[in-house]
Amino acid sequence: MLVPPPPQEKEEKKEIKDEVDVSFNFAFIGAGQGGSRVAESFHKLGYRKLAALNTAEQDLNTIKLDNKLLIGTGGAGKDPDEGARAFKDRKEDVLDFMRYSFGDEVDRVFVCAGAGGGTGAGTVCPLVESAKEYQESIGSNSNSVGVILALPKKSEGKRVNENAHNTLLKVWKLVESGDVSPLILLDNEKISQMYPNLVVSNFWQTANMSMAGLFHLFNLTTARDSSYSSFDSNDYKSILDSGLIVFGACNVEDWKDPVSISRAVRENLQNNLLSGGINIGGGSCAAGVVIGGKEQLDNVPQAHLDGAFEQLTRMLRDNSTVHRGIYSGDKPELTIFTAVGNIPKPTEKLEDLKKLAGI
Ligand SMILES: Nc1nc2c(ncn2[C@@H]2O[C@H](COP(=O)(O)OP(=O)(O)OP(=O)(O)O)[C@@H](O)[C@H]2O)c(=O)[nH]1
Ligand SMILES: [Mg+2]
Repeated sequence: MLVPPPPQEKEEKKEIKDEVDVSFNFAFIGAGQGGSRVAESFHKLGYRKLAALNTAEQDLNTIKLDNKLLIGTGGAGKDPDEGARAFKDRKEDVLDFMRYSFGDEVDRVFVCAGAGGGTGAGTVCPLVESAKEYQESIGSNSNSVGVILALPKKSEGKRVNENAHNTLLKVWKLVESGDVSPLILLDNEKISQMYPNLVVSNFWQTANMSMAGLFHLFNLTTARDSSYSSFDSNDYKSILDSGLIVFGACNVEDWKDPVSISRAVRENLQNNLLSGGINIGGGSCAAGVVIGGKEQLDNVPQAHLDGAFEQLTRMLRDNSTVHRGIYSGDKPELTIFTAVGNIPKPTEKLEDLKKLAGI
């Protein structure tokens, strides 16, 4: 007589739920102090698949996240080789740490790091490799890992700018191989020019929240229905898969004026981006999301919005794809958000960093 096999134990999936209703399950791991603070800003927005890692215990203590891993001791002293060494000894632990911190329901991991230091700069590429392994192990539907890389202010000196140059170059190789996408640059120099009066104690917080807020907006709106026109999660995925991407936002004060909306899109791409020294015009896919209050959406002619989306198309490479979304918002204003992808190698930024590094 055949004995029936014992019932198979169903493998329990561990799911950690975000406290926001968004399109994609993103997880964030911050490396080094800047990277950890960037990850922390996503926690403030309601994301819950978060982790931070550092070589300095005292810096890790300042991070308000539950999942923290100390590798090495006493910091990497702005030496990326030191950061990389500390990581090598703990590679297996890092993979377990990701599983524990993120659970099994993740679409894409984002590695966050400051490119100019030692820990973040030295661990960002090995972390991408580990995150890829983690994504494969849980059967995520993404072949690439996201990177959010903070670039230094000019005033941070030669060593930091040299680290940033070398790190950006290494990460770019991973963009070219398809292992990294999207790459989001958080350019502290550009942000300091955009907000010249920011006090020191608010600078990082403002820089991190500006980027995280824009990132979040796209993940949020693509999960929402729109009675006007919508930008869905597949459209957003195509942007996430398009290498170097950049976000911008602009309030259209003079929304009754027919050309002001197009002008806002133009200015958005010229002045309001969180990264400098990159060639937006070389981008070939984009999303334009308009969020308007009731009065604005009841009065702005569709043709004016179409004009603005066409403006966005004209500013990119020929035959570019521009996804359009129009949503109603709570505030009595009209705001345009843009995301541009497939941006070519940031050669101008790399040159600037090289000059500042004296190499
Ligand atoms: N946007 C942003 N950038 C930051 C922040 N903190 C630091 N940075 C940038 O990141 C770079 C690296 O600094 P840290 O993150 O302190 O360095 P680390 O990775 O901890 O490396 P070590 O301290 O050398 O071990 C700095 O040069 C800054 O440009 C932050 O909160 N936000
Ligand atoms: Mg540090």
